[in-house]
Amino acid sequence: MKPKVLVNCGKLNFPEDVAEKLGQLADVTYVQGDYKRELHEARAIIGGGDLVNDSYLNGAPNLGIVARFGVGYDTVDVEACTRHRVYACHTPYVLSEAVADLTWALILGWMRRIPEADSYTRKEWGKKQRGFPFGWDIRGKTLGFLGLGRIGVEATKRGMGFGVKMIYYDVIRRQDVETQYGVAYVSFEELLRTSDILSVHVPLLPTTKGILGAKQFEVMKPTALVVNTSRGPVIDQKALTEALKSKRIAGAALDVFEVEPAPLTEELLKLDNVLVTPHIASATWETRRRMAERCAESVKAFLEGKRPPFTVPEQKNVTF
Ligand code: 8YV
Repeated sequence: MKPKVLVNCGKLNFPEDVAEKLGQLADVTYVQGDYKRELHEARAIIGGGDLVNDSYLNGAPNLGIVARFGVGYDTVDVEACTRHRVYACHTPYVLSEAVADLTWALILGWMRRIPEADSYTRKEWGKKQRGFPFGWDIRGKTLGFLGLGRIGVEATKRGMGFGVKMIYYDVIRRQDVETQYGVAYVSFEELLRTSDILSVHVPLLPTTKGILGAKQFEVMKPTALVVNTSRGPVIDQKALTEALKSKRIAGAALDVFEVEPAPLTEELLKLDNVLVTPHIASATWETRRRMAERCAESVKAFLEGKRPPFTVPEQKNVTF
């Protein structure tokens, strides 16, 4: 009997032809909703968007690998996986460019008021002058990066042609990137104080949860724009909503939220100084396919008795 592999990120994300290839080695089943029964038999799961913790793993006695469909693995308790002798994999490298592209799309979209301009063109152009969607120059602005990992670096690369001054703060100093892409290291305080645009690129960790809250918005320029394509809980959403309502800061462009899907009643979604997208940073046909293939590669290697290639950094030296 072939080992059972579950896919819980849907056919749009994990195309059937990728599943078919894996089907040479395994019995691949797409699951959604409650899949406790299938999980009990499963040797591998692809997707892993659900909270993978001790209680999840207790219900999966045959599991050997969780291949998270994404680079962020804040939903996966890696320590628990290691204890249960389960490989935790993810999809690094393949989505950095798509996320950096969306970061810039959000910056440009907010600064040039693209959503309002679109609506104005369809409904009001030629009828009135009032409300003509003037935006702001990008050139000459200070663009601050909170976090300069793979995605942040791709975003700085794209910033080189825009005539912005780029600065960053991270717990890890990136001198190579500083010289290569002209981005200067500053303290967290200076980043907050001087950024015209502050773009968040840190992973969600206990140390980064709520890293931007009321105290931090207080220090920022009243003209500042906050951009987030990392994880919602990195920003205290209630404090952000207050800062935007009181015009403590000028705006936000957000792809991620504290709760997803963001409830349609959420106050933040009703503010007109906010540009929002539904967590689409990696959602291009090409990137999502590469992510699927990366997950499949990890699972395939595991099923062939090899160490999976894309384990998370905490399991770098672990072999089961
Ligand atoms: C999601 C992401 O994984 O890579 C990440 O960490 O946030 C995304 O690519 C994707 O939306 C599928 O859940």
